[in-house]
Amino acid sequence: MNSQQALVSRLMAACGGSYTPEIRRKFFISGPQWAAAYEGHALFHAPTRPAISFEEVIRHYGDLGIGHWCTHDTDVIPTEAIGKPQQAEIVGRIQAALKKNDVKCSMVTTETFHHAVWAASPAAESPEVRKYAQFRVENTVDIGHELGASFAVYWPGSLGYYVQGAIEETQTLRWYAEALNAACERDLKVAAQRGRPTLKHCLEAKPFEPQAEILLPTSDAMLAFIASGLLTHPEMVGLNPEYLHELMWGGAPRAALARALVAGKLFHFDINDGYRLKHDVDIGVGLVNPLDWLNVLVLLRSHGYNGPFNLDYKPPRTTSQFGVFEVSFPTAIDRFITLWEMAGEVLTDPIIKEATDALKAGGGYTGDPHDADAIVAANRELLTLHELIAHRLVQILLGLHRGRTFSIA
Ligand code: 3MF
Ligand code: MG
Ligand code: MG
Repeated sequence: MNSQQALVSRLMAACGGSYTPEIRRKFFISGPQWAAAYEGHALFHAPTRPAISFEEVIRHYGDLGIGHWCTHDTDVIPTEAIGKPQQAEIVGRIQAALKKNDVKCSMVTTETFHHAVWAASPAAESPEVRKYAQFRVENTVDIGHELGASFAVYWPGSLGYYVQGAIEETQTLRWYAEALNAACERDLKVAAQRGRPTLKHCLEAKPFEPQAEILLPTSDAMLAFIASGLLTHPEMVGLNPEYLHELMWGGAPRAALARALVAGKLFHFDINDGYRLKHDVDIGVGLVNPLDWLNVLVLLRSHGYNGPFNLDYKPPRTTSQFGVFEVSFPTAIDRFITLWEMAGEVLTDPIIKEATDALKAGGGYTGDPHDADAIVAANRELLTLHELIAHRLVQILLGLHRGRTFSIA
């Protein structure tokens, strides 16, 4: 094992291109407890890695230069201990671990999908389940303030069904809104008591999985829900889009992010990668769609997005526990930073700039403003710049703009 680990470390070093922990800490990158602690299990998969404590995860994040950590309530507190004295003891241990490793808690989230109590969703018919859901989100708000978090995320994974007709969708959505309203109201109270800003409450959509049909399957559905009139504090609620969740329904992540941006609702962003119209494989950022990722980051940089980039991915089952921190996390962060820097290059690239300016200036046509054919003719050569810009983006991605060439035999 030692020689295998030495081989992995030697090849990692040979790869080069890594950033120092100090540079990594300059970015608002967060590492979820559940990503590092993922044991490789799934419906058809037995675990491939052992369990790991939050102390270990936070220590590794600190060493790697991941400056922020986030968690579900039940990643760290057993369900039966939620709201009990054991919770305060665990939260105290988390605070100590964060302090020791100079890591901040950025976000807390309530697990409302795994436990049997959520089988009929957190907005189930049973008033006891809904009351319990309200207790859980309120309790997470408390934990968030205790840990100094700024964001609360809600992935209502089980808000849906397998068989249609048993639930009435409008009623379920109203009940779900009641849980969010309880969280926001609790937040207003606790924030005032503690003299802290309120949390940013972020809805996260996924089009399918774990339910067959989901009531709020996309970020756009969630924007409509926020604006539906069902929320008592819509101004406190925004989105946590996840890159792959948009690809899963066949959407363009960059376009989904743009819709959130124009609504002023892009609060938080889960970063990862994967394949269109497939299940939630949660691959590390940039391993599948680096060009699309470059374009996403160009959009976010140009709009001054300053929220977290949350590494919500799963180290592959083939990666060992050693590999999770030796290879998986550092390479994910460094691909992200590289793509972020490249996005900066795109924004200042003189060719892209001149082409974009020329497109925006238009053809300079001054004739009859209602003559469609004349307008087409006046712009005819300019529109070729779309393809030229796309080519230039690929050049920047591949380093060809800096003179990288390939010899042909
Ligand atoms: C599921 C997810 C979730 C959410 C998390 C945050 C396990 O596909 O992406 O991660 O991000 O529950 O609320
Ligand atoms: Mg996510
Ligand atoms: Mg996912």
